[in-house]
Amino acid sequence: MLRRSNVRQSKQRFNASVNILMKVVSWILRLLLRLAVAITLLLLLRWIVLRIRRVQIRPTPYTTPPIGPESIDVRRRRIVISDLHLGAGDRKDDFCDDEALIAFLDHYVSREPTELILAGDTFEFLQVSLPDVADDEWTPRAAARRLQAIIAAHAGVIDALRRFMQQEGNQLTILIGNHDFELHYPTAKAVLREALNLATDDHRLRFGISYHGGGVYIVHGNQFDRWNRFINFASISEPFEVVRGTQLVKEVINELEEDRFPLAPLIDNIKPSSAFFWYLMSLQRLRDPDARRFVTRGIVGFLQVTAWAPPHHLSSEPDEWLRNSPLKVLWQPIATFRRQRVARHQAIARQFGAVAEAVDNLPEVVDQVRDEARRQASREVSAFNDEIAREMALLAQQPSYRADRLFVCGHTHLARVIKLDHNRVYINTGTWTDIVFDVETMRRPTQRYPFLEIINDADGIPHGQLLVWYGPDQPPRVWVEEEPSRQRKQSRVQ
Ligand SMILES: [Mn+2]
Repeated sequence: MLRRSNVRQSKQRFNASVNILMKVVSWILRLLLRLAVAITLLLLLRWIVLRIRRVQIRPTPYTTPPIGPESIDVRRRRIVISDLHLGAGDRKDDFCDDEALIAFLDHYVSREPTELILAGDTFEFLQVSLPDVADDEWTPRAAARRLQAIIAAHAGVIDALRRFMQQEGNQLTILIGNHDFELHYPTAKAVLREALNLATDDHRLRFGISYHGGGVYIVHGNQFDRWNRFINFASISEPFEVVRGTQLVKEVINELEEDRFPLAPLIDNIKPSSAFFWYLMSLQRLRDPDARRFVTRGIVGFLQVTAWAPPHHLSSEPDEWLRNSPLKVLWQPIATFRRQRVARHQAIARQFGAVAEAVDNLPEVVDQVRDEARRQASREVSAFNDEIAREMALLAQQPSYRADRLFVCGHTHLARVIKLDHNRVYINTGTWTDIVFDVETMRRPTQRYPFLEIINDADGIPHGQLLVWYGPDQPPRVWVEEEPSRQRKQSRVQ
């Protein structure tokens, strides 16, 4: 009797625990289901918002024309360099080789009548922070102030350019890139003219969005890159067009570069911008609290930038229609809320960073994630560079480019020479900023100062050669394809 009741009791207990277990399982399942529904709804909502929210972009008169064959003189030697990224001389400034550039201009470029073509991202407007200019101010005044700060920080380079302009027969052509898009503003153009002692109507300095003639086609190259492609690249738009890449630099990278983490100032080296996420994940020493804080801040910032539509309509003033409408009262609070968006995002990223710093005992899987992220970053970098080469090759096939021999751009910071067919070639002029191929080994390019020299033969056919400047004491050498990075070798073996 007693035993039977014991059995019954334990049976009951067993049933009870099965019941509890079932309840827990069904509770977890319900929670997961709700989570899935919530995420789906959020994604749907985001999709609807992006569909409905159509921002109309209107071109303004602040424009820069393309440079065409009628204004290209092929008798002169042409020299092309790109992506100098001259900044305001602070921690965010990536150009630290004024001496090399000055020597190059004085001893090589000025040696004979030359057209010097700066093929975009010459000035790093996006990383200039000034006490009297708001970070999201896109106006003629802001553009002029930022360029003044850059000119003051690199006075020696500007002096050398002025000396170049003083010589008979020289021409300076500046193409617009995504980091110096603000050169479209006439105020910015005027600041540079004044610094170079040139009158407003002096055609020896000219600006362009592209350069096409005499068998050569040159653009900066950002229009081939979906993160930095402008809907209207030919002029400033109203509202100002803030492309994803610009947003990432201004809202995430600039703040990260001020971080005390030693690798912080190198963070804007990463091309393409979409590889930023994988690059952060692949950073060494995730087990180090400082690195963990930094990486987490970057990733949270990156996710916030990609989650929403680009903030094109960050206009600092209400437009005509709104000014005359009773809805005007709503504008101020909404504008203030929007203006504080970046500060809120940065605060969230900092908080996440602080939490990550405090986490202890990271599981083994972190190392695997890091290795996979490293491979993914390297895949994205190769895909990006190949994509731009492919776009150039497609362009070269179009009828209006049939007669051209040289297809040139910068933007990727990776110098390259790729044959398109037997007599046409794609050349990327790389960068003069301090770049690191691989943070793990801190390997830097040995050919630091690449430039393209174009000389026309007696038949008017242009011959371009990518060369490397090694200082005034030795002649430039022909650029050679460097050893593939350790990273690439690894991914090839696998
Ligand atoms: Mn660029």
